[in-house]
Amino acid sequence: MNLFEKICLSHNIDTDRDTLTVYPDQVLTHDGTATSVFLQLEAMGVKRVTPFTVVHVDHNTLQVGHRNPDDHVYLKGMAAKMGAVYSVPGNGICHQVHLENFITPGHILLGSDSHTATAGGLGCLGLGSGGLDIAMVLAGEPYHMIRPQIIGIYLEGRLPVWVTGKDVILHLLGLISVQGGVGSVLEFHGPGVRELSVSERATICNMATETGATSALFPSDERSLSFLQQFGRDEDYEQWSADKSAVYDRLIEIDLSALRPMVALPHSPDNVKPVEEAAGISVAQICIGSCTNSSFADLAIAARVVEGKNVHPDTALTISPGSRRTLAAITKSGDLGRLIGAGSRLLECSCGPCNGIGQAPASGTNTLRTHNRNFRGRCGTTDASSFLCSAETAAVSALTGTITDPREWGIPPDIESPEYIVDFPDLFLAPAAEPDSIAVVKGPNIKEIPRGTRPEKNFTASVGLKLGDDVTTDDILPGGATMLSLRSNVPASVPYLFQRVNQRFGEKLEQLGPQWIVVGGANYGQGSAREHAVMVPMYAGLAVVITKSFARIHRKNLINFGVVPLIFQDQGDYDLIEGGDVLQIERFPEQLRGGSVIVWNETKKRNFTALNRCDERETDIILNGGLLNKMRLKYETAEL
Ligand code: MIC
Ligand code: SF4
Repeated sequence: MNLFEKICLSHNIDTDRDTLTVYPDQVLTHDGTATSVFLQLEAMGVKRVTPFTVVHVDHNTLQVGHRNPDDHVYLKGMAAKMGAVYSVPGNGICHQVHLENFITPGHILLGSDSHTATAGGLGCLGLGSGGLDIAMVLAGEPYHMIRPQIIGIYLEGRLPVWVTGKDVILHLLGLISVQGGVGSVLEFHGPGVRELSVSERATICNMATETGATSALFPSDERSLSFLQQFGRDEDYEQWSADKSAVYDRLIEIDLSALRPMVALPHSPDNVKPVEEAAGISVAQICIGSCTNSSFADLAIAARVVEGKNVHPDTALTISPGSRRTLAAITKSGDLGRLIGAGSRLLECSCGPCNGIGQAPASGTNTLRTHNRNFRGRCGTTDASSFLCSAETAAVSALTGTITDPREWGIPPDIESPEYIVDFPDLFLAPAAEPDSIAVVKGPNIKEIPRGTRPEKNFTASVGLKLGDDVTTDDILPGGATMLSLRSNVPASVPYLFQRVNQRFGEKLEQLGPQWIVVGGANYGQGSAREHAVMVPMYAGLAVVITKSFARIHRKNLINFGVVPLIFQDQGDYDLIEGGDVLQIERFPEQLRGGSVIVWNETKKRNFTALNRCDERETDIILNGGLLNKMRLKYETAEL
């Protein structure tokens, strides 16, 4: 058996079925997505959460008005009342904090964030999902996932100096692209695994998300044990690995010793090149941090590289430690002093610049980041260009002000094992002993979650937008400080819809009528797990999306809110449709049940067929106008 099958077996998951029914051991959620999770639970009438759940506050820590702090107050109250652990702002980025404190080999973690796969660095199956799926699991329902293919990634050899886990995943992205992992779990195995630290494994699993993969897994071994020991968690260790004779649906071999430092060029994580080929490009800003590269090793190497020197005067270097514990460890090791002494800017332990929450670069400039996504505009400046690299490349480049091959620096400095303070007072607030005594406070920005509507019997609507391949959720509804502070307020988010792809979409919306359609290319909805990229357009009238293919989490989010995801049967029909065309579907619910839907293009006077690839359960959700409608009755009438 491969490791995925072993973890499934230990959780009684029948991997012979097309749809797997999963009861996760743990749930991770964060302030960007958790307010809607708790509002949904409230709407369903659920009173207590199950299983073990942590609400991290890491995205919306910028407090430029009442909205974010109001959300924190609401989340703190709901966590206490409903039985979840609350991780206070300043503790760090959910994936890093979870890795240090809660990830356990052999577990299944469900998270309302696309990078939940980071957990695979410790042999835990991390599954990213939309908030409503999380709400269901917190209510005691199972999580449903399409059975993935298992791509075995065989690692052999040893990384050359200055080449890191980040370069491994950038290399893999170059090989298989942002669509190459769709429908798959990437399972790393082979003798090369032991050459990678847990942090590097976590980085690789984190960015497996960028290949479109459902998740990624490394085995757990002695290195996992020493990682857990560093945090006083020896007891959580178990050895999990694939059998030697494990079978994979597909195999990719990577010789680590042949890899070089890599960089992803604008505006996609798979647009990669060896650093030497991008050398000399000037960078006005360098950011080290994010859930991809903010571990002790990342910050310590950066510190040793810049020690005693000055960051280039035309370049700003920002540092966002992944966690409060990591910040304490670099303080103890002297690395914080080294970084500050060289002129870097210390930011809070939070997502920060990764998602455009502060530190937007100047117009037209280049920014070099250790992050995982470099979609256009994600950094907060539409005409800036983002490049992605390792902490090593970032640090060396900070000295020169241009993208620089770290191998030019010389013999890499030695980094000793970090000394974490084991009894460190991380601020995790336990659920209240007397939940009834908690009065939850909802600030004025917190509005009800909108519900979907059932598909009309005879449906007519026009194509509001026709888009190309690889549309991201950032294109649909951007991240960034302004947008994230509206996560609890769907109506107020409407003006930001599709701004990255069409700045005049707001004006257009008024002419579109009560319902409209989006037509997309392949991999529609890649990127984040945010269900707001469905809730907001649904609230504004989006009823149907017809594409060549969907990204996994976005497709599920559409179904959850009753927006119909259809696929062109003949991909050539995509070319024969234009924005503004009026489409009609007769006997829509009946055709959806049948699996194939005849669409009449009234403008072009022609028919085409679109497929409903949803299974019976998913089709039922759509026909009910979304999961909230379907589940409300059940929980409102249940004895809890
Ligand atoms: C991201 O990296 O885009 C985010 C912000 O973490 C999202 C979650 C969100 O939009 O709240 C993700 O990756 O799922
Ligand atoms: Fe936060 Fe960036 Fe990681 Fe998303 S990718 S969780 S915004 S650090």
